[in-house]
Amino acid sequence: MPNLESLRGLSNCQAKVDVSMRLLVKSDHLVNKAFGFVLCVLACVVAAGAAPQGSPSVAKVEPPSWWSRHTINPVRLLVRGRNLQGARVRATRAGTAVSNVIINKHGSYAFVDVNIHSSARPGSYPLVVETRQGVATIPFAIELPLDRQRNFQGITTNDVIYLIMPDRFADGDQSNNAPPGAPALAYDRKNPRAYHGGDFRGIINHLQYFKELGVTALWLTPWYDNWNGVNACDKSWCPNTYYHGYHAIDYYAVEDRFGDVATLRELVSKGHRLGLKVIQDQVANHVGSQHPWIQNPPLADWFHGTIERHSLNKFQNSTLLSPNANHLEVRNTLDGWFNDDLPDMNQEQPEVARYEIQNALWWVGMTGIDGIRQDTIQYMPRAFIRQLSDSLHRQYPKMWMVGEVFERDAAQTAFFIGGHVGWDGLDTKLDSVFDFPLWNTSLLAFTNKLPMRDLRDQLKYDALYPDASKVTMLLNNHDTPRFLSLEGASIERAMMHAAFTISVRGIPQLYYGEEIAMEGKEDPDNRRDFPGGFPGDTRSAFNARGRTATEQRMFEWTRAWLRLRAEQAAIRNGRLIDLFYDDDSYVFARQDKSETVIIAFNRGAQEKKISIPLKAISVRDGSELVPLLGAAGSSQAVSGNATLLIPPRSAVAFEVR
Ligand SMILES: [Ca+2]
Ligand SMILES: [Ca+2]
Ligand SMILES: [Ca+2]
Repeated sequence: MPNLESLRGLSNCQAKVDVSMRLLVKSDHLVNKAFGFVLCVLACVVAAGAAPQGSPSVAKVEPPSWWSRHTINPVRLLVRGRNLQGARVRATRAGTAVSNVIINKHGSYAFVDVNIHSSARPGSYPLVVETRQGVATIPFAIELPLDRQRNFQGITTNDVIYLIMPDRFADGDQSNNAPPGAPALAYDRKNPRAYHGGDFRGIINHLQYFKELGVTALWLTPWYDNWNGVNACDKSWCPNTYYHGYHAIDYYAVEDRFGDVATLRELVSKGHRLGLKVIQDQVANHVGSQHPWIQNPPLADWFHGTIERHSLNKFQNSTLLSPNANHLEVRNTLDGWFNDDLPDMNQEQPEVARYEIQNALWWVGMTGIDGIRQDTIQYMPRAFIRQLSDSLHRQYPKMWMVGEVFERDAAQTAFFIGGHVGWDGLDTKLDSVFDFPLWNTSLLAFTNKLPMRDLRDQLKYDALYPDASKVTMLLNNHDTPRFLSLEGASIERAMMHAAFTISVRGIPQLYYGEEIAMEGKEDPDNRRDFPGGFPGDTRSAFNARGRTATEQRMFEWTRAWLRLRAEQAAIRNGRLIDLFYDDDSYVFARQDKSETVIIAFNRGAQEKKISIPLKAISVRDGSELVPLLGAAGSSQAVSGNATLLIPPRSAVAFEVR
């Protein structure tokens, strides 16, 4: 059934054909009249069939809102719609002005600069998009900024991060477990690749648990809206869903199974009130293949390739570090898709870079978060990382971003952290990187696969970092087997690995469930539900009564080391100084101007007596080494040394007094 627009198209067409007929009439009246009639019918049928220009419509505006007096002004909107060819866009209220409008080839997107006057008050500021065929509204709002004193605080060595996969932590709202249109199969707690129902409300309900444990910042895996459907195939990993959140279909929406923006804001503000910061997991490198951009990209070079035609990342990551790499290998690593299901964004297209930077800032401004974890950061151009870091710091000076450079080579992780210029002339300005190299050595040393001295040997590469205290030292994460499922693991070894992670330099990052000695092999087994977080759970590990003896032992141990870190400024901010290392033990000091703490590890089966060169850290004879944690007795500095007794398979801490 033709709508008004296609009828308008017909009348236009009629006029054009009339002109061509008049031209034809001059030669042979009858023949031309017949020919003209055929031409008219053909042209009008084509016009009506293709309907190239109906009235404009708007389906999506990104970002939907912004702020006045923001460091990004004008803000650039990406408007998705139909029939936008030839559109003019104008503001409807004083305080906003429109410029630099670009419409894509298909008329399906408009890029629009909106300048926001510094005096503009929060509220609705719709724009109007107008073509000859009609008018449509672009909804847009100016937000009230959140309080800078309470929000956007950044992460420092005074923090301890706790990584949560929201779907697997706690289900606080069963009403969101079956969103409209989602297949029943998508929610199935028996399928490790289906949704399990965890959400923001579940996290809000357990904020006290984090306080009790002693962490100070929550990192949530991505909360962008993901596809609600279920992937089917004949492989062992099907049916599967995007419960983990890494396949965004909307960079400006919250996953409907987790909650909404209001609940997220509630989580952040309630967390802040308790002294808990929040870190968002952002994924600028790629989106999910169900994103509307895949069928209808804003620009031809929005992605690296198309769903039908793209290269796959061969993960030759070291080519990103090497000045000698050939450009084809580098391009593949930057532009190749992480897998066929994750279209790779082209940040060298300035509109893409602009879009992603605004998106990062929008989430910070809307929610009040304190930090960002940036997924697969090395697969984006370093110039873009710098641009993103600069933009975050310009608006929020304390804002902190940690990048996932999943490498066991410290030269590579150090290359990506900010604070120094690489051989390419670039300083990424990136605040932190995860210390995968040291984490890897710790796993191997505490499962007896490497001598303990290798911890010291790995730490010597701190020389590569402009400031090694800025790295984020992970205990584990959602992409790696849990410690207790590693070959050679035991509860004592897990405890030493935890103590090392918490007491070594850098910002510690825990992974939910490790504090209760959870097991789990490769993904998704390492993402089991937290006991007590889900309806029908028979026990709750959120409180001591519900924990097994082993769980309680690990919890108390983790809590004790976190408390020690909170109490001893030297552990948080002091220098790390090697004191002793051999096959089975490693002893180091953490020392600042006023405090010296000695941390010692003995993985051997026997108690170990070690002489520590206290003179090397300027400790005077007569000083006492007072046990803080794990050790039985104190010892004294005599002739520049002290003798420590370290129990078997354990970690201890002393304070020098
Ligand atoms: Ca739920
Ligand atoms: Ca969803
Ligand atoms: Ca990429």
